[in-house]
Amino acid sequence: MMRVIDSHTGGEPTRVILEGGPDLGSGSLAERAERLQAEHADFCAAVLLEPRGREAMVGALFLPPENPKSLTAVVYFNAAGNLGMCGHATIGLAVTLSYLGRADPGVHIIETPVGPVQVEIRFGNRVVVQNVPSFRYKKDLSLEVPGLGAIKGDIAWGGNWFFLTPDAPTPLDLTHKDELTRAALAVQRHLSLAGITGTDGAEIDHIEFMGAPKGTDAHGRNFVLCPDGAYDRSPCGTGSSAKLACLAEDGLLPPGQIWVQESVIGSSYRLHYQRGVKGEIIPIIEGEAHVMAEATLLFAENDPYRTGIRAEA
Ligand code: PYC
Repeated sequence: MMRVIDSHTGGEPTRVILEGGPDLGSGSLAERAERLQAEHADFCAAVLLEPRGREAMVGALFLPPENPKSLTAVVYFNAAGNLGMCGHATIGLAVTLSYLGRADPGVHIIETPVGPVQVEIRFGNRVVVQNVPSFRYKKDLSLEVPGLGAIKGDIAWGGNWFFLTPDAPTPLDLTHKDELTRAALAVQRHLSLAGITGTDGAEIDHIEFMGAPKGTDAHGRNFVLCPDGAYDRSPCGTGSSAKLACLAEDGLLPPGQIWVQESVIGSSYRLHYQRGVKGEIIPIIEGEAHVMAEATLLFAENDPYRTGIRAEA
């Protein structure tokens, strides 16, 4: 039995596990996140895949914080494994904790495997996240992607690794989501086969197509493909952070200036960044989440799909 609360942030779902998650043992948060991926793949799939979950869902597993002053520690995961940070799930988690009466409006620290982030819980479901420092690693990388042709883009870190490119094969709208997904998968596969990585050989597992906004108050629109092969319904907090790092390093956005980022479904985040003490780019993401359901998941022994519907080997 597992107690969960579901929310969505700009359309992107988060499932917070309240009770019944696996014991990840001891060690750093990053080590425990790796253990979740290596030893508890059935748990991740059972919680997030159909029939209990749905495409694009991200799970949030609470752990006791290393610093007792933090609100909580958390490991985010999707059906493909764990995520370093997750912007939309951090907003969803903060709104869920507020809904449960476990977090007051105000400023809190949440520990993630890639570093602590700050959340400010405001009234009316709004949350402001101060993300981990973000940076661009490579600029104007030219790729020859089979089936897609020449595309150029940047590699950047925003709490996860991203390849960001303006060379989308179609307009960034929902009518083209299947073509965009196929194209992003082709880029993901090409990066992996070509051995193109982030720092320390890290896999670049998120692909971000960037384009012009549709809304009059927005500055950009994106389509982000996540490692589980699903597209992000929200503007992707870590992807938006990677985008801010590129804008900042190109001198196109000064600290403090607002950038409104639209997602492929039209939901939006208000973004800006600050410079840290060593000049690092610290993205600030403002968005809102809504709690949708409280549920107890059951996993009967005789249920053939208790660990989710998965592609057969
Ligand atoms: O909001 O950072 C994000 C995110 C990553 C994967 C899905 N959402």
